Amino acid sequence: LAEFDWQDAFRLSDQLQEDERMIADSARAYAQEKLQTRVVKAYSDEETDPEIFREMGEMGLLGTTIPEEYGGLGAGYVSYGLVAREVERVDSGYRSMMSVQSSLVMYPIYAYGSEDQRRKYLPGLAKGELIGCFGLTEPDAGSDPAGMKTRATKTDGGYVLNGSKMWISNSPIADVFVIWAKSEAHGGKIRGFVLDKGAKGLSAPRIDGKLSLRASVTGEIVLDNVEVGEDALLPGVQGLKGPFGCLNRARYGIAWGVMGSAEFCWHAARQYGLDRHQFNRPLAQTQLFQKKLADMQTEITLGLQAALRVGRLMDQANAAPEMISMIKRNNCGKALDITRMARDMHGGNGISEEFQVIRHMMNLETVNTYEGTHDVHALILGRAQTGLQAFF
Ligand code: TGC
Ligand code: FAD
Repeated sequence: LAEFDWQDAFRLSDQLQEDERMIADSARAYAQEKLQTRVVKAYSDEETDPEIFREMGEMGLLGTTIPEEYGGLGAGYVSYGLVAREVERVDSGYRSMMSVQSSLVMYPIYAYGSEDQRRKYLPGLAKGELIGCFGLTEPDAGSDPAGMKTRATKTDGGYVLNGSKMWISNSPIADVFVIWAKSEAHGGKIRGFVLDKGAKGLSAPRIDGKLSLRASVTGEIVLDNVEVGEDALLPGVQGLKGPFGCLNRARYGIAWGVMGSAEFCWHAARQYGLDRHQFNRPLAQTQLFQKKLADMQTEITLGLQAALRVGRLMDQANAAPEMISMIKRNNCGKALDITRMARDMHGGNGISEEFQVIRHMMNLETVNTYEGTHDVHALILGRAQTGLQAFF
C-alpha cells in the first residue's frame, strides 16, 4: 500500500519542479525566521515595518514573475503562488504587502509601461527600496470600479489628476502610486498613471482602527490637482482590462496564500487537540474533533491542487479569468471556514493572540472581501454559465 502523508495528502510537493521547491523552501525559511517572530507584536501594535520590503527584495520575493533584466526573479506563476502560501502562513497582511508590490505595481509597469518606466521603477521595486501601491477602489466605487470618479484632465505637457481612493494597501508608506483614472482626453476611458511620492497635491492618509489585516498598513489616496507629465501615463492599456489584468495575478496569488493561512490553523488545531485533555482523553480522540480535522485536510488539499492546476495554466498563458475567480472565491471561503473552526477548537485559548488562530481568522475577513468579494466572484461565475449579467 502507498504511504499517506497527512500533511500533503495528494503529494503536492512531488508535482513541483526542483526550482519551484527551492523557491518555496527559501520563502518558508525567511517567513518563519523573520516574519513569524515579529507578527504578534506588529499585529497588536497595528504597525507595518517598511524594512520588510527590503528583506523580501533581498530574498527575491518581490516580482517573482518579472524578468531578471528588470530585477525580478524570472520565475513562473506556480513559484509566485508558493511564495504567497509561505508568507500568508504567517500573516495575510504580509502577503498583501508582497502581492500588491508584485502583481499590482510591478506587473502593470512591466506589462503596460514604457521602457523608460520599466527601467525607472522596476529594479527599485524588486529590491524593496521603493514601495508601491495600487489605487482602484474609491469611497463610492468598490465592487463597481467602472463607477470611479477620479479624473485625468489633459494639459499642455501632461495631465492633472483629481479624486480620491479608499482602502489602499501600502499607500501611507508608498513611494510609487499606480492610479487608475478616467481620462477625458481618451473618451473617458480608464487609464493608468504612475505617480511619485511627493508630487504636489498627492497625499495618502492612513486608515486607523482596522480590526483585520493590522500588520499591513492601509490608507486613502487624495489627488488634489496633481500635475503629472505625459511620461506618467501607462501607454500600453486602456479600459478596465488594465486593472483587471493585474487583479487576475493578485487574485491567483491569494488563492494560494489563503491556503497557507488555513494550513497554519489546521496544524495548530490538530496539535492543540493532541495536547489538550478533557473527559480523560485528548480532544483529538473525539469524533467531532476528528471530523473537523478531516474537513480541514480535505478542503486544503483540494484548494491547493486547484491552485496548482490554474498556476500551470497561467505559466502556459492559458488561464481564463473565471478560473481565477473560482479559486479566489472558493479558497478564501474555505480558508475562512477553517480558521473559524480552528478558533472554536481552541476553546477560550482560541481568542488569545498567543495561539494566533483568531488573527488569521480576522485577516481572512478582509481577504474574502478585497480583490472582488466572495459574492462578486459568484456573479462572475454565474454570468459565465448563464450568459446573464446579474450585477445590476
Ligand atoms: P466588464 O464589462 O465585465 O469588463 C469590462 C472590461 O474589462 C475586461 N475584463 C477583464 N480583463 C481581464 N481580466 C479580467 N478578469 C477581466 N474582467 C473583465 C472585459 O473584457 C471588458 O473589456 P473591454 O475591452 O470589453 O472593455 O466590467 P464590469 O464593470 O461589468 O465589471 C463587473 C465586475 C464585478 C466583474 C468587476 O467590476 C469586478 O471584478 N469587481 C470587483 C472589484 C475588485 O476586484 N476590486 C479590487 C480592488 S484592488 C484590491 O482589492 C487590492 S487588495 C490587495 C492586497 O492588499 O492584497
Ligand atoms: P461594496 O462594493 O460596497 O460591497 C458591499 C457588499 O455588497 C459586499 O458583500 C458585496 O459582495 C455586495 N455587493 C456589491 N455589489 C453587489 C451586487 N451587484 N450584487 C450582490 N451583492 C453585491 N482596493 C484597491 O484598489 N487597492 C488596494 O490596495 C486595496 N486594499 C485593500 C485593503 C483592505 C484592508 C481592504 C479592506 C480593502 C482593500 N481594497 C483595495 C478595496 C477592496 O477591493 C474593496 O473593499 C472591495 O472590492 C469591495 O468593495 P467595497 O468595500 O466598496 O464594498
